[in-house]
Amino acid sequence: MNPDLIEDVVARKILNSRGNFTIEVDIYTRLGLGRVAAPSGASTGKHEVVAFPDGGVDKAIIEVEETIAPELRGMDASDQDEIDSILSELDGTGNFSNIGGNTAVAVSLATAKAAAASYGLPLYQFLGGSLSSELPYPIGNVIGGGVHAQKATDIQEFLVIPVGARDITEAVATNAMVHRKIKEYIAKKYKSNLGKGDESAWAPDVGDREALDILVDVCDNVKSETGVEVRMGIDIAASELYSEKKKAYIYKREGKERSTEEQIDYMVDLVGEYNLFFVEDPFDEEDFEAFGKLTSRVDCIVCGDDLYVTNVDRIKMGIELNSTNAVLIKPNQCGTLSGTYKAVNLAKKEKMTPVISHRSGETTDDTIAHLAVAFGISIIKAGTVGGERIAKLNELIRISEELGGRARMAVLPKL
Ligand code: 2PG
Ligand code: MG
Repeated sequence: MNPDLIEDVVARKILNSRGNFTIEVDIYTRLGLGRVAAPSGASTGKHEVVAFPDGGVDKAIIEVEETIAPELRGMDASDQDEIDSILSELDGTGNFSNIGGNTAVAVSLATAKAAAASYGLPLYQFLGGSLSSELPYPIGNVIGGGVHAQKATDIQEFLVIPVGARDITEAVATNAMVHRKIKEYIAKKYKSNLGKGDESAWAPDVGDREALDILVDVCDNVKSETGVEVRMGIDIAASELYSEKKKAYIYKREGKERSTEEQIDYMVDLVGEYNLFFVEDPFDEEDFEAFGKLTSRVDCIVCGDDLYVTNVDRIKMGIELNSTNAVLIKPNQCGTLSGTYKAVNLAKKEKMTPVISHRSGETTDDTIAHLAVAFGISIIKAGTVGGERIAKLNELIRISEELGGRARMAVLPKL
């Protein structure tokens, strides 16, 4: 009998980092257990699969027990494609609104983990093989606002990436140092209250440019102390700022409205002034053209998140229109591991940089750390501090230790 024969599928509700319930799934095989909990976004893309069915997490659990588990029992957990197809068929809508995209992704990823465990392998090695030995650079938000925090910046995330780090431990330590020093900097300069947003980034009462100015000073300071170069990025999450009625981006705090052309110019200015390494979702999720115009004018990573929602068909549209040079990858946006894998592969084939990402509502699940190494993804967006964020970062440290002398940092795009 196969070691990865699925014997049972169990679902429960557990808390996520926002204090809301989410679904966690256990897959028991003859010789293994795979456990995965699904994350949840706040700035979700319009074209993502539906996270939960009508009836929420409780209904999702009933779906697992009554619909999914009977189909999966007796199958081989390593039959990933087949299992993901069954999930799609059982749902039958094309967007997982019947069983829930979060239900699907938890089952799909837990299946892979169970298969790996059945063969006594860590997930990254089971999926990626023995040649998977590259660790991704962590990009993490250290200041944030938008829908992730109240009364803070208009732009959702101000990110840092330690491009000069020599190994994963130095990389995560550098980002954490930036986070710590920002606290001291803000406390001294602004004497403002030091709240945090959903992902543990600081949410001070400052404007977007001020946030970038803080980052410039702190990154310089960290470089002079550690020798590690740190570059900056932003996730505008611009669909949250865009008003369809006004055909403009509304920067509430700044008290400014920008037309699409003005938004393009603004982004070009910010990239130039602050030497930005990474810009995510600078435009509304339907505006593939504006993305393309920016990408042709700047020399940095331009990444689509809400634009692509980890969906192969939407990534193909972006390829046709030269919209971006990078694709954000969030497994729960598409609902399956095979869908995630296809999105990563397509991006790589087209020389676009895949960036694997957490969600704002997370658990201590560390699966994306394994996927990053398995799929050879050079950047992981997983925050900098906070229990549910360090769960991924610390797992990368463990993976690196396990790889021993073979471990090396991935190669970043030359910018
Ligand atoms: C994003 C994410 C994660 P959310 O916009 O990239 O930072 O936020 O999970 O709320 O979509
Ligand atoms: Mg985003």
